[in-house]
Amino acid sequence: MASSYFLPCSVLLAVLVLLSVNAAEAAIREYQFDVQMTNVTRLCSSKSIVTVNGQFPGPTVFAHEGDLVVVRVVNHVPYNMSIHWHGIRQLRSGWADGPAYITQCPIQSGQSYVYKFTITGQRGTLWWHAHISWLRATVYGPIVILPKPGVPYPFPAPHKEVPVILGEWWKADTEAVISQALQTGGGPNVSDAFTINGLPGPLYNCSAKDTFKLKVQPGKTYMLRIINAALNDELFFSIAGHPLTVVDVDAVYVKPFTVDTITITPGQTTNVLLTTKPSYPGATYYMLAAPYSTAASGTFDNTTVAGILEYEEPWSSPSAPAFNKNLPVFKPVLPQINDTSFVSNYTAKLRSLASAQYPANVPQTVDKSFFFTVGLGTHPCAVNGTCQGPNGSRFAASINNVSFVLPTTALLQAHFTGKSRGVYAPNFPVAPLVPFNYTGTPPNNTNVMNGTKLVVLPYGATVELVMQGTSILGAESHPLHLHGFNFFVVGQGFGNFDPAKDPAKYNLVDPVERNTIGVPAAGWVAIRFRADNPGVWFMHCHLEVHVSWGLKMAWLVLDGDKPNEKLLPPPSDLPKC
Ligand SMILES: *[C@@H]1O[C@H](CO)[C@@H](O)[C@H](O)[C@H]1NC(C)=O
Ligand SMILES: *[C@@H]1O[C@H](CO)[C@@H](O)[C@H](O)[C@H]1NC(C)=O
Ligand SMILES: *[C@@H]1O[C@H](CO)[C@@H](O)[C@H](O)[C@H]1NC(C)=O
Ligand SMILES: *[C@@H]1O[C@H](CO)[C@@H](O)[C@H](O)[C@H]1NC(C)=O
Ligand SMILES: *[C@@H]1O[C@H](CO)[C@@H](O)[C@H](O)[C@H]1NC(C)=O
Ligand SMILES: *[C@@H]1O[C@H](CO)[C@@H](O)[C@H](O)[C@H]1NC(C)=O
Ligand SMILES: *[C@@H]1O[C@H](CO)[C@@H](O)[C@H](O)[C@H]1NC(C)=O
Ligand SMILES: *[C@@H]1O[C@H](CO)[C@@H](O)[C@H](O)[C@H]1NC(C)=O
Ligand SMILES: *[C@@H]1O[C@H](CO)[C@@H](O)[C@H](O)[C@H]1NC(C)=O
Ligand SMILES: *[C@@H]1O[C@H](CO)[C@@H](O)[C@H](O)[C@H]1NC(C)=O
Ligand SMILES: *[C@@H]1O[C@H](CO)[C@@H](O)[C@H](O)[C@H]1NC(C)=O
Ligand SMILES: *[C@@H]1O[C@H](CO)[C@@H](O)[C@H](O)[C@H]1NC(C)=O
Ligand SMILES: [Cu+2]
Repeated sequence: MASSYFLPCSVLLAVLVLLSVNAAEAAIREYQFDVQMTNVTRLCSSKSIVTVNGQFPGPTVFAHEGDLVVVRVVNHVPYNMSIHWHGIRQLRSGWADGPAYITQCPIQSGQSYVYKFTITGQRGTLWWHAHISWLRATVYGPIVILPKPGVPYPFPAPHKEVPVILGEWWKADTEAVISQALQTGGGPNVSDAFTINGLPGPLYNCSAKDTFKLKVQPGKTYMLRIINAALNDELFFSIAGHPLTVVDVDAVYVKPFTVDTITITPGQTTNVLLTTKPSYPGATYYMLAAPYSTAASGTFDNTTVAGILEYEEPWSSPSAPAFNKNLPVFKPVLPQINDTSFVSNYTAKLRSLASAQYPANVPQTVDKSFFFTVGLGTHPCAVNGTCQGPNGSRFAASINNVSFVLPTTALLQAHFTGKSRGVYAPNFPVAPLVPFNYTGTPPNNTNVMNGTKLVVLPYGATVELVMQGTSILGAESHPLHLHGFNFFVVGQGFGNFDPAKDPAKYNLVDPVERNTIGVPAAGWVAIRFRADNPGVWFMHCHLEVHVSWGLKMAWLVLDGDKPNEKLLPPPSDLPKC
């Protein structure tokens, strides 16, 4: 199922569009998402999964920058559902953001909800996914945001564009997997395979017929819109013999740079240009994706997924038999599973384009500063409890030692209606209550607190947040995702953040701007953003297992004084709890 499509990029069309650009009205893009159960066979076993419109991966949402997107979601499955439009700024449209119990109550079986949002100031690739429990395992799809009509890319227009969405496949029911883990207090079972556009490919047993094939012609440039939709794994991705030029991450243009291998965390997107060989090479090339992790062996899926880049012979037609089935096959060499140095070097290459047309508006001064630890921890075992976590405890995860507990009603609704008492507390700690050597020997007591605590920000505040990874139960990279904003990654490093020395090394000129960043294993990252979007905005690790254990929190951005700085009232069909 090689999903690919052509874009209207002929010169003639571009000229016509250019002529009418002043008159061009933003379009309305309407979609219907029927959430339903669908039988799908992978790795020789059939499974009933939750899909949108029976498609796996789900349908692509296409829009131009400036368009209004309207998606009617109808829930036909026996699970509560909600859909998040990952990376969309949702300026003043927080009711359409999607995380269950944060901005909305879930869409219950038999109910529907219409998500409406305008795409402002973003172009590239984002994606949508279920944002409740582990249902995003199969409920996800690309969002392709083209520039405004008549506006070119800041790089040569590709011949063709292809979404490449990386996922993770379990033979078991993923809702049973996480529910078992939360019941026992131990780690969840790992997946059986990774997938490319839903297909595990030839390296898994009984899977060769389910292989993603990227069919190309010689001497052309292709743009791959790569998305990491895996639940629990950061990934390396590479194509043999074909370097990749990174041009856009998280729907923001970057200064182009060329590498053999990219790294991508769950939640991140990366547009790359790939130039094919000048003439038919008489070979096929594997593309591979495999995990980057410093976690203990056995706690994550360490398999490798392959797809195939195949040169179409110019004389071949769909009805003609393939000319030569026995072409040599080249495979790329990926970094070692735990190659943190590679990841750190790759991340350091990312820079905003920062041109006159696409400036990097990095906050140069800071109104509010925060220091958050992110990492794992434990809950003590209750009397007669089931505790298969470390040393007879239960696994937990936290930010500043607070393991976030979802409320039973939506935070945004509680805030908007002035009924926050008993739902959340506005006192999320600005720094760890008990400082320690975060990346050294962990403290003896690794227990965390529970809480539903928010940071309250005045409208327009500039925020600096340093996120410090801890070594409690092992130093791991945590891909933190912020809803409602892009942030600038102004600094990163290993060991403990040093507030006296490290800020001097910040990049305040052209830091990369994005919505998800890996907090380095045994290291820290500093980000800045402007709180110019009123509402309640979730921030969480994008490894789903850590979200389930509580590695999440939320920011409440208050209304500003001007009329266009206020959250709008909720839509009338907003689901109720
Ligand atoms: C899916 O498979 C199950 C078990 O084989 C079967 O009972 C069910 O009717 C199938 N559902 C659909 C929608 O085909
Ligand atoms: C998880 O793996 C264990 C061991 O293989 C197995 O017994 C159990 O049934 C699995 N759980 C689920 C929900 O598949
Ligand atoms: C694939 O099948 C072979 C032969 O049946 C078996 O030995 C091997 O363990 C299987 N590999 C996986 C990853 O399931
Ligand atoms: C993958 O993990 C298994 C344990 O789940 C381990 O036995 C195996 O050595 C690992 N393979 C690699 C390539 O790390
Ligand atoms: C990565 O794992 C390999 C094999 O387990 C080990 O030899 C090596 O020291 C590890 N490297 C790092 C940087 O942890
Ligand atoms: C990362 O960059 C450093 C400094 O340039 C270099 O010494 C190191 O070898 C690089 N590591 C990898 C894995 O490329
Ligand atoms: C809060 O933490 C305790 C142990 O510290 C745990 O047993 C309990 O289940 C947690 N409550 C919630 C709602 O997660
Ligand atoms: C724990 O289990 C024992 C034996 O079944 C029972 O007597 C006791 O009441 C239980 N304690 C709690 C707190 O549930
Ligand atoms: C479990 O306890 C032992 C002995 O107290 C200790 O050495 C070990 O580090 C602990 N393991 C974890 C994961 O906390
Ligand atoms: C923290 O622990 C590390 C590893 O043990 C050590 O190298 C470092 O010096 C410690 N840092 C501080 C500030 O104590
Ligand atoms: C932590 O536990 C170790 C071994 O049990 C002990 O030697 C040490 O003093 C403890 N540290 C603290 C700060 O309590
Ligand atoms: C679905 O959501 C509603 C509203 O929050 C809740 O009352 C109900 O228990 C949920 N159902 C399931 C199956 O989780
Ligand atoms: Cu995490």
